[in-house]
Parts: sequence; structure tokens; C-alpha cells
Amino acid sequence: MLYEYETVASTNLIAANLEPWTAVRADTQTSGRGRFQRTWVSDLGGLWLSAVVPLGEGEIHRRALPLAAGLAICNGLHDLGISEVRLRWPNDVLVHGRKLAGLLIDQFVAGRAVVGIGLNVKNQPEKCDPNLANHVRRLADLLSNPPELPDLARLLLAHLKRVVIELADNGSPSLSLRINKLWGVPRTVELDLNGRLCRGTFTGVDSEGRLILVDHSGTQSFYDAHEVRHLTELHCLP
Ligand code: BT5
Repeated sequence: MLYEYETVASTNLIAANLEPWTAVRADTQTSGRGRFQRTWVSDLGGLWLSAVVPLGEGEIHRRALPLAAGLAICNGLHDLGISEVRLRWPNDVLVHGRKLAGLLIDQFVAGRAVVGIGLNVKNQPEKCDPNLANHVRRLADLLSNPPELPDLARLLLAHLKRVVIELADNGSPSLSLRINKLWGVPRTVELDLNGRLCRGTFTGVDSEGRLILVDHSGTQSFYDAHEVRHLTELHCLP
């Protein structure tokens, strides 16, 4: 079931108390949110969508869901013929280095999660926030005829359902192999660990969904998503 609205504060909040496998789409959001309460520009013409999904018990499911959701969006984009998609940890969807989509996972009720998906389509976020100029990508930049928003929502929801069921049935290792192919080449990154900065090479995620950082001596460290406030990509390794 997909509920559709003209304007809401945030589709994640509207979805907070809905049953699993329902979803909410709005034409605009007045308080669209990113991770760590960052602002998400949600102007007319973009896809602002939240899906309620069942969440298995245990840390591994909680860690893997945001990554699996990123995989689902990439799969949906591949269906539309967009092949040069990559993920920036944890689940920013980039095309040619610019952000096409972002995901925000909330848990309001035990046993289910809200997967918030923001995807630029024909909207112009840089007109609302000039800081986004040269940082954002839109489907309209990539496709001459992007799908209508309800159709796009249904496509992404179908992919999300598929990966969520796979995660529940088979666990995260089978998904992490595919997710690890989506980061692109290894990159030197700087992590903001809630104020403490640390540099190394990002090499993907482990089978439990934790970020793997390798320092100059080759030592691996593992981080859960809530420990990393921000990941900045510095440059690619040769
Ligand atoms: C995200 O956060 O990327 C998660 C975005 C999730 C938005 C969806 S829309 C439906 C649902 N309802 C909500 O209220 N939220 C979800 P984060 O990784 O923290 O990135 C936030 C940063 O992305 C901002 O600080 C800006 O730099 C940038 N940004 C803001 N609006 C953008 C846009 N429309 N397109 C690309 N980048 C944007």
C-alpha cells in the first residue's frame, strides 16, 4: 500500500506507526531530514518516499539494513538503464561523483524500520540551497524521460522488498558481497568519529555490516554506522 500526500513535514514521521510493507510518498517535505538531523532539501519534482519494513532481531540486521537499502536503490537504477552508480558509505547513491539519492533509516517501533529514500528526479535542490550546486545529480540529468514519481516509487519498493526478504532469509554475508562491489575503487577517507578525526583506506564492509578502515600499517579497524558522523572521501588509491 502506497499512501501519497502533497506536503508533509517528513515522510519518515508519517510512516512511523504504519504496518510493514506500507509506504508513504509526498510531493514535498517541509522538514526533510538526513542522518544526524542534517537538512534534506525536498522540493517539488523529487522522490520523497518512506517504506516500513520488518526488522529482524539482532545487531547484524540493524547494521545491514541501511546497506541493503542502498543496494536496492542501485538495483532499481540499473533497471532504469543507469549503470554508473556507486555507493558512498553508508548509503549515498552517487553518479559521476554527485549525490543522486540518500537514505535515512529510523526505528520508531520494535520489530520494524522506516527506510526513507530521497532521490532527485526533476527537482532543483541547488535552487533551495546554493551550497548543493555541483554536488547533486538528478534523474532528469541522466534520462531523457524519467519515470513518473508513483511508478518510480513502486519500482524502488519492489527492489527494497526483495533485499529485505533476502536479508531475513539468508543473512547479510550474501548481500555484503554485492554491496562491496558498489563502493568503487578503494579510497583514502577521513572519518569523523563524533569529533575525533581518523584517516585510512576504506575497503568496504565486513560480513556484519561494519565499515572497515585500514591504516598506514595495514591494521584494520571496524566501525558501526552510528559511530561515524561523516565520511569524507579524500582521493582514490592508484
Ligand atoms: C541522507 O542524509 O542522505 C538521507 C536523506 C534521506 C531523505 C529522505 S526523503 C524521504 C525521507 N524523509 C525524510 O525526512 N528523510 C528521508 P545525509 O547522509 O546526512 O546527507 C545529508 C546531506 O545531503 C545534507 O547535509 C546536504 O549536504 C545534502 N543534501 C541535502 N539535500 C539534498 C538533495 N536533495 N540532494 C542531494 N544532496 C542533498
